[in-house]
Amino acid sequence: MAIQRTFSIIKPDATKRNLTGQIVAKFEEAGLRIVASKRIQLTLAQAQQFYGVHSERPFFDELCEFMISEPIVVQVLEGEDAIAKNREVMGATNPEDAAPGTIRKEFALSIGENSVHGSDAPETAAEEIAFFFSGLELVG
Ligand code: DAT
Ligand code: MG
Repeated sequence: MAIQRTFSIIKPDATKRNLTGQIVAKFEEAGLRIVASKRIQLTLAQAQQFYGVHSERPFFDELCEFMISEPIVVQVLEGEDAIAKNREVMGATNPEDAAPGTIRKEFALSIGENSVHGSDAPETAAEEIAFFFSGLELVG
């Protein structure tokens, strides 16, 4: 597997509880390198666009309101097989199903307030990185 880049969000439940550093440490321990990082607060329109794929789901409004409720940290992670590796470090969407040691097992509050987002495929990783970062901001 080649070196890949993936997109990550440290979500409002985690920034609010001052867990940014502990979550970044999990990425770094897994061999993922932070090649871009910024703290921002999304507008509702941005959250709705970012999560557009879920617009028909019953939890869409709740998800978007949650994502704008506090600042978030958006990052690009780089490493061997980074997309799958990040999903592994994150753990299952529902923290009750997440494996021990994963970010969601250790920090998530619920299926909605689950501390992190991570891209699920190379195409979505490329789209999500481009949504938040310009090429100049990616420092490998
Ligand atoms: P993931 O974030 O693991 O990729 P997803 O893409 O299926 O999960 O869903 C995106 C986010 O939407 C997820 O992180 C939290 C929220 N979500 C998913 N299923 C939910 C549900 N049943 N109830 C409330 N929020 C949910
Ligand atoms: Mg997803």
